[in-house]
Amino acid sequence: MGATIPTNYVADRVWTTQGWAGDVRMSIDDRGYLTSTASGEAERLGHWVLPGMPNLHSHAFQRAMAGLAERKGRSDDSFWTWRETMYAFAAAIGPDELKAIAAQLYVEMLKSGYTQVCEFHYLHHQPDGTPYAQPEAMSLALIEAAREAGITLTLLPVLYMSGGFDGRPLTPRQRRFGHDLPSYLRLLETLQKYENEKLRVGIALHSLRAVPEDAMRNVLASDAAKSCPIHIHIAEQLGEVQDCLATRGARPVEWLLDHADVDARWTLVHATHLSAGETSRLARSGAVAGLCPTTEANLGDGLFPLADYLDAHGTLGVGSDSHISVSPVEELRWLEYGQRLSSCHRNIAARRQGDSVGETLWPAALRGGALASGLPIGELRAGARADLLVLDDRAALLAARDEHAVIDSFLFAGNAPLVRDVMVGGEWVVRHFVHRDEERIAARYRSTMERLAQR
Ligand code: NGQ
Ligand code: ZN
Repeated sequence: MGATIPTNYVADRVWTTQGWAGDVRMSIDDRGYLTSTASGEAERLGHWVLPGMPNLHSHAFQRAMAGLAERKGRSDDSFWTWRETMYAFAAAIGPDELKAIAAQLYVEMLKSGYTQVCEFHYLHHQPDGTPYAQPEAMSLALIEAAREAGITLTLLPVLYMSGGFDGRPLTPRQRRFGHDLPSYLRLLETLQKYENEKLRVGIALHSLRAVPEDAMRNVLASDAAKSCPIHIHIAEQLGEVQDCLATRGARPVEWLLDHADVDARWTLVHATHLSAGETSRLARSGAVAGLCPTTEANLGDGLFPLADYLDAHGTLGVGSDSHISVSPVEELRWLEYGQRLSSCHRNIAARRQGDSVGETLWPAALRGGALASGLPIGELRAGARADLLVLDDRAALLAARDEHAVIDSFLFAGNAPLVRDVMVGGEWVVRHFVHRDEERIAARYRSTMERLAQR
């Protein structure tokens, strides 16, 4: 597939920044970008065509432990006890395992409507902390998995230097995450050489607790950081807010906004615990709030102040993070439902009378996700990448739905997959619900998991 791409398509309805447009013709060049429309024969795409959703936050290996941390432990379970389970699981993952898990995950992402993924990658070294013979081996496993699945990757190698705000050293299990500054910059430089149409490299600081202030300043001043996306985990847990207040005299988001030039190149992942002042400052900065509602619910993180943030015109996107769920519609649905449950009201993301929740959140997440990815995606217009979804117009759920109800139906009620076909960079990767290489990738995933289970 992919060698003979028909260049002209026509769709009954295409989602644009102005809403649904009718009878749209699209032409795609041989690099997989949309061009201004040419005349001539055109293949019919389907009835409802949407831009594919960017997934702005992923730790691919965690997909393989989904469902393995839902049993009560000895003490009060929390984010921190989950993290111990996750670290123990991570210790069994090397390059082959990572490739098998990530490829399976990326196939599932594509089938649910994600066409791009930002991989926040920190499993760099061997389990005992020794670098692999090829120091970028784990990164290459992710690059290869994305290529096999046909998803676009923004690879974010993570800088991780200390085990807490007090600068304590990494624990034995964290050692494989760690770099000193020169070796981190070398990794970035090496990975940037692999960049192509479907691979962008950016920077990730694991968190304020894992990156000391002077290291942060040096990375941000490096040549490698000149123009790429920058991601950071921030203010996910209350304990982290308290530690930051105690050691740095400010709340995490406040501190970051005071100490770095945070702008639209930045993605602040989670940003759950915000004061009113931080909410409006973050919105004004133009940075993306990287929300991961199903993981945040699963880990007991708390609720993002969505209404205030939207009223302040803040930018947001979604990620599947730990992959307890792999579905953009479920992320957006739970983003809204969390707000409804805590406020005892409805239609929170829709800020003006007549607005739809789905038609607010889906485009918001397209825009924020595209910014976070550092790629020309999230919109179907000339010059953008041809990354698109065709919904199943024969699905019972969509019967007699007019265009004002399609996205809300997809988002709130689309549990049986409504994504029928998926194109990434002009190539079909999913057709009629089937991914082009799903059987082989799933078979390898199963044997990998069986091997891991026997260890
Ligand atoms: C992570 N995940 O890096 O995988 C983190 C847990 C940490 C989430 N925060 C580890 N959801 O934050 O130290
Ligand atoms: Zn994360």
